[in-house]
Amino acid sequence: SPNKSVGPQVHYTITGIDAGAGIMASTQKVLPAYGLKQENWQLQASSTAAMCSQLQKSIKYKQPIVITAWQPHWMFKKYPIKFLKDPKNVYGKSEKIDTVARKGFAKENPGAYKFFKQFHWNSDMMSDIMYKNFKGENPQKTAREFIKDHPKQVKEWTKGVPDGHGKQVRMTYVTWDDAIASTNVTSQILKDKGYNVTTSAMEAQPAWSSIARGSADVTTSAWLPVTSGPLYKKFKNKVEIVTTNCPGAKVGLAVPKYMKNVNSIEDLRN
Ligand code: PBE
Repeated sequence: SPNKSVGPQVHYTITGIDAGAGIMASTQKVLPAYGLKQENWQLQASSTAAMCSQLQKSIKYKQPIVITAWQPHWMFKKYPIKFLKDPKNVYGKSEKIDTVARKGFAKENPGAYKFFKQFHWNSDMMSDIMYKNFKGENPQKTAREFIKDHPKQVKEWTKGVPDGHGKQVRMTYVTWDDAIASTNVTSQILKDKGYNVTTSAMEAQPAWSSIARGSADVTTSAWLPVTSGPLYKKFKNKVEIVTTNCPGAKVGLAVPKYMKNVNSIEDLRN
């Protein structure tokens, strides 16, 4: 109801995802920044799937809920939700998805490096793939379909990229939907070009440290400057930002659209 503040309605809880996610670290900063800490708001860790199923349940009964949200992701396609304004820019002003490689990768594998330097797509392309994967399609199959349906893009990305002749490329990623999509698309294209690509799913911290150590070459799913920022800062002397592969990403808190009086993170407090 419009007269009742949000806090008690949602038990002062923000429904989050896995603890290792950058969005969780950013949200821990949001609590004190917006005075939510004093009201004993808490961030509940779970997983993307568990968060979305709680969201689905809330929407079914038109109950209030506050979630951690990001784009590109299929949740904005599937659910009637809106981002809350973040006037203090705790989640960053303009987030993007970058490709990050170990130092030395460019020199040792210039062919594959060239491909990653040229790999640029957008939020719509990613969301389409993610939504198909969410509906149960096989991520390798959706990647292959995407490649078939986007010959112009694939041609640009592979322009001047030499045949791999079996040369190894070791990719790491965290099993978040965006990373599953970009890792499958890029690894498939490189395989078609004759590279021997391995893809290892890891937690965020080991994914970054294996690139920094040189036991992995590259990842296409670094959300910067803020979301993966703490990991980037930790390893920045040993990694290289190759390029931004997807501009216009966004990270924040979201609520169902029927929560008409809640439009900013500031509205959570009263
Ligand atoms: N995410 C999706 C991740 C990065 C990709 C926003 C949930 C995070 O670190 O928060």
